[in-house]
Amino acid sequence: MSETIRTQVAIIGAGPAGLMLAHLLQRSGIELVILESRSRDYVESRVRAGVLEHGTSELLRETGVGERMRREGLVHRGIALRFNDRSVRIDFPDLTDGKTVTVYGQQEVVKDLIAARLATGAPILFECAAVAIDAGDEPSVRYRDAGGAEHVVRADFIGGCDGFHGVSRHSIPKETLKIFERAYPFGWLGIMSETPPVGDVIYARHERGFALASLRNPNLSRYYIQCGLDTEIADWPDDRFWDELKRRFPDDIGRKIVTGPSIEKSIAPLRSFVAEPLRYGRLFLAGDAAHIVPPTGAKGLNLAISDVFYLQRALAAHFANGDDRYLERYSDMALRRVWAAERFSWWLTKLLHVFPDDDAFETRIKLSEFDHLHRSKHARAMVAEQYAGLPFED
Ligand code: FAS
Ligand code: PHB
Repeated sequence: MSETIRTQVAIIGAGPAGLMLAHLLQRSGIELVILESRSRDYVESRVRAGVLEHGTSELLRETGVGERMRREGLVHRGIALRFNDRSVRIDFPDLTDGKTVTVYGQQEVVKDLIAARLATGAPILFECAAVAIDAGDEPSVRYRDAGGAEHVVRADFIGGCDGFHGVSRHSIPKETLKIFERAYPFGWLGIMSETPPVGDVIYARHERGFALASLRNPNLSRYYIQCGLDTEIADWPDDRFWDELKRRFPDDIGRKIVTGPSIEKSIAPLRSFVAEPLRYGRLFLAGDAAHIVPPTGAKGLNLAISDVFYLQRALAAHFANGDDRYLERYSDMALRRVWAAERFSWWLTKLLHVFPDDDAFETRIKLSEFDHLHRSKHARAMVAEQYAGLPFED
């Protein structure tokens, strides 16, 4: 039986963007409905990002959903960049007046936000997929529930937080959107293993390709290697992955890598993508629905959070006193941060990965970039301030 729900904000998607937007709006006393096409188990088990910027962890803490992150998250004071015999340490507190990052899996953030919402008695409509959006003066979202029945949510505004493949961006007329895109000629093959991590988050450039050592906790390691776009997981049994990973790190790191059976293995393509503007009528895009960054700069999840910080502030001002200045500025303000993250992620991806057209000149240029980072505290500060996270705009 079809039903119609009336609310103030309809949110499509229960990933980090949608869940954080719901959490912030609910704290402002704004009524909302959140639609998620997948099940709770599926959403909570998706392995993705791992590094929270300073601003992201502060926002989680300040809004009452940071307690488990405080207990279980790992505060990291820097990252290491390795290029054969060259090593550069980016020390965040020294270079950013005290900022750090927190290593805490995206799926843990998602679990904490879901638990917080459900603890208030407010629902999340899981297995309810939005199928059509009207972003006009009478906004509505038509959705299909697990049984196939269709329903409608009528709202004052719509938060399009449904990721890169969602319906929100695709419901904006093509002639309205400007798309900016780079597809990289490689992907990341990632592995999770219940082994003690090397310790730091270490990025390595090697002639065979990029490698990254990361972690989730003292007994859960996360590693990635650059791989071809035609890579099949079936061709990468654990032993082959571990051998290749060790070959790409300098010996002092390689010999610290503790191998073990993988508990998760996946391939992610790398892409830079931005759709402008982030607003169409009463539909506001946030997170991967609007932009994608290569994971090299650990920005994807953090951009989703900064988008919805701006969007919640704008919606709260509208509902509290009819002040629409932040709503009118939302797209431009969020895009300034998006493009800063796009540029940083593109720059770090270019520096650390082997591109098919990397000739001897290009390799010398990248080597010189490393040497500049090694010599110049100012150059390292440029990396630190962007990796640890730029401040939110007022
Ligand atoms: P999400 O895609 O997370 O969430 C969108 C939600 O909307 C999903 O739950 C989806 O099921 C739902 N949805 C879609 N269509 C819908 C519809 N029609 N109706 C209702 N719901 C719908 N970032 C990093 O910083 N570091 C990383 O290492 C990293 N690794 C990644 C690996 C992979 C394989 C992928 C795909 C991304 C990775 N990212 C990484 C980026 C990732 O973390 C995203 O930036 C982050 O998930 C963005 O969050 P959302 O915008 O909420 O989008
Ligand atoms: C991760 O731990 O998953 C991770 C860390 C740093 C990145 C990307 C992913 O740049």
